[in-house]
Amino acid sequence: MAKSISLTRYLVEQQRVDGLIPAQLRLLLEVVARACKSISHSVNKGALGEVLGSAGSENVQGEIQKKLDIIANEVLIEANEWGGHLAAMASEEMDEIYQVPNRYPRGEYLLLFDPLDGSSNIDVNVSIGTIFSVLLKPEGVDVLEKDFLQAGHKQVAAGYCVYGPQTTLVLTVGHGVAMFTLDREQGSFMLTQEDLRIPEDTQEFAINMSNMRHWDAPTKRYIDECLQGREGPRGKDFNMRWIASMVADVHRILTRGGVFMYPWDKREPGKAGKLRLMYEANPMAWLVEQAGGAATDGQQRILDIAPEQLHQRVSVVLGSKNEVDRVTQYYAQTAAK
Ligand code: AHM
Ligand code: MG
Repeated sequence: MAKSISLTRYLVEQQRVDGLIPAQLRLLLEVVARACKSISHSVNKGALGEVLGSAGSENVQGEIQKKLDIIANEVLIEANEWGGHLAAMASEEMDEIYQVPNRYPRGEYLLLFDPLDGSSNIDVNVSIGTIFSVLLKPEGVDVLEKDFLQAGHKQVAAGYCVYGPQTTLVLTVGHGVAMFTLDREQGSFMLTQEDLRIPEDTQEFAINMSNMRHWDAPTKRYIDECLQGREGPRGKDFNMRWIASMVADVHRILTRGGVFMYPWDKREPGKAGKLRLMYEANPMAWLVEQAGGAATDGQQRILDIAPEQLHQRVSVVLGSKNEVDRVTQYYAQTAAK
């Protein structure tokens, strides 16, 4: 009989047997997983837990916060602040970084998260998730915002938890991608797939088509060619999915391939895109690369972007390698003209 492996055992083996992660990072990831379990319970309760609807406040990006955005943010902070493994945290829902209070010991890691991604899906009972990224704190006693501004290739762990028909945690520490499903009877995340691989080719794309008239030429060209199907230059039909939860869209791509795009568009030309680099694009880009896919902003590898601001936005193209390469080539050809 196949042995069943809990997240705890998986992480202990990564630390002890394979020496891939230090003990402090293992503890940190366990705490993040515990927080995700708690968020999953709140999500499941829905209206019965009085967690649906707006909180009546706005975040730093000017977006209306939902009650669950705030609950998930608090759960992550409370779970992580006292363990001694973290120096500070940053979140989509907080303007400033959150220093671990002086009453607790401080560790060497920085944790960034989007506590509840896909907020527009909360009240309509569609999949949502938590995205997280872990960095090492640079030398120094106090943590400043600039300490968080590290390129994505410096991440030491990244993952997400999707709250869908199943609650699933997907994780990388830089040695492939592993998937864990929450066993509610045992209260544990159990390893359900190791070494996830994204097929290099796909016939499925994910983009919010309602923005088509606002796109720039390379994105228009790529999607237009997909839509022409078998009769067009691609010579094959494409399918489309758009969940409006990046977590759920990326989860599908890690499971069966596909390409996900949230490009810059003309609605707000001063913004590089909708999604945030530090706690959305970077962790997802690393997971996708670890699974054999690719992730760019149309011009360059997302993981190589030098961040300038904690909440900066970025254009995102990620998923099956050959499709991402094609989109990136279309951007390069336009730039060369
Ligand atoms: P959020 O972090 O405020 O929930 O916003 C991010 C989400 C992504 O999960 C998703 O891909 C995108 O916004 C959907 O945007 P749109 O509603 O414009 O299609
Ligand atoms: Mg988000």
